Amino acid sequence: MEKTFFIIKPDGVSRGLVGHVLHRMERRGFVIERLEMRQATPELLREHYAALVDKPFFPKIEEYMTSGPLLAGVIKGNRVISSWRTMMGATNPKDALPGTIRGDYAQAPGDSGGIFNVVHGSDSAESAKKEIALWFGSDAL
Ligand code: IDP
Ligand code: MG
Repeated sequence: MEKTFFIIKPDGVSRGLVGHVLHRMERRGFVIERLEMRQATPELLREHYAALVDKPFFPKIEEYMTSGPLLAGVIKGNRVISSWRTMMGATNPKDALPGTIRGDYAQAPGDSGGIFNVVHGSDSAESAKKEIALWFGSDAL
């Protein structure tokens, strides 16, 4: 069965949304295989977001993702990679539909331009493998 990597980002943890997010996963029938509270380091984030390191807003991502503890995990289920992306909603909460996590729990970016969107999910089978191994080691694959 397919696995994907997810994060409940520091805003999701500090706003008390952990239970809401995990509840949605369980209601959908996904199995939580790994779940760990972590403090992300800049080094880990540069690997995790390797495709975005050169973007002008990368410092904002780093500041956001290191702003407090986050919850990293692995979930398992049929077509879980694309299903979890659909459940998360669009990257920018201003575009995220109601019923999605970002559409229900996140706001449009403010003047600072930071996009605080509560959750992460791997965007492909290749990313899922890379991210699961990066955060939990290849035993978790
Ligand atoms: P995703 O999280 O929906 O896969 P990505 O494009 O992979 O979106 O971006 C990773 C994260 O970086 C986003 O979830 C968001 O928190 C942040 N981000 C993306 N684009 C911007 C931007 O233009 N300004 C500030 N932060 C951004
Ligand atoms: Mg992404």
